[in-house]
Amino acid sequence: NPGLYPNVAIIGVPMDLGADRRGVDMGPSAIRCAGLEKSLLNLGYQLFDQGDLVVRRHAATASCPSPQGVGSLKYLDEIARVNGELSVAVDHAMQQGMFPLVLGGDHSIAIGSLSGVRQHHEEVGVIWFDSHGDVNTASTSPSGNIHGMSLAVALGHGDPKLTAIGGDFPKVKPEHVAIVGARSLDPGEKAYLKQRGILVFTMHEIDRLGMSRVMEQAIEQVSRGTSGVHLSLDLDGLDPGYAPGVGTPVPGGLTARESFLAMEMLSDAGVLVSAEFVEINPILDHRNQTAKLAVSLIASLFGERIL
Ligand code: Z70
Ligand code: MN
Ligand code: MN
Ligand code: MN
Repeated sequence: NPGLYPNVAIIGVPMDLGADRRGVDMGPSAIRCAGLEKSLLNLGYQLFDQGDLVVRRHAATASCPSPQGVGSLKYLDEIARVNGELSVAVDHAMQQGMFPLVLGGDHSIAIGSLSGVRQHHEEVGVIWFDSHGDVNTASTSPSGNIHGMSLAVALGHGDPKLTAIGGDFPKVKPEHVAIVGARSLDPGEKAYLKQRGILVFTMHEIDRLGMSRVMEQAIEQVSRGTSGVHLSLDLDGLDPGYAPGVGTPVPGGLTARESFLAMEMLSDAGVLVSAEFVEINPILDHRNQTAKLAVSLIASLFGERIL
């Protein structure tokens, strides 16, 4: 008896051009290998695995480790092209009444996911589960990596090649966003978030309030005035002790228990229309444990319960 839409479209996006470290392109394989299909079938869902989108490997990233890209928007053209395709794939899945489950890939793919969801929901709520804010623009980014800019792009700020994907308008409004798990924000991001009054539950609030109250408030915020909520889950929101296989591990993160609770509460709220799980880096992982944890979190999100 599935809690979400009974039909799930799985869309893999082996994208690693948005980050400096290679390896997150193997995320979709790692998540499939960790038993995603079996887990969702057991919960009673019908799966429509669309396979992976094609990401053209840039010559500069063909070696590993690769020389770092250059510029303030590294690999902009290919990232824009793939996100355009992802937007269409998510749009098509939703058109067919399916729940899009997007497997990353680095977090730059949230641009395409949110653009796709926006074609079906005029007002989209977003839970951004991440140690980072990903609200840099080319002028504030310390790295030029687009995975640190994707939420800003969804809010309408960034290069037009990215903000125009799926229509030249913001895909999300600041008051419909809640960030959960933040503990690494660049100076420009802090200013951006404060200026727009975006609701951010840093580790400080999570420690003080507890995840239960944090998720109550986060869900309330992103549900008010929206017709559907998208979960964008960056595995680096979890503590590296639980999720070592991520592109950018940041200490002092969420426990597995807090993360499972967040998934269960989001699932119980009945507002979710799409989700993505990003930034798994199998090269840095141990025996695929981070992808296995992702599959367990997905199972909780899709209604699996202890009893
Ligand atoms: C930094 C930047 C980032 C993920 C790292 C890091 C961004 N704020 N995002 N890993 N998922 O370069 O913009
Ligand atoms: Mn991120
Ligand atoms: Mn992150
Ligand atoms: Mn509103």
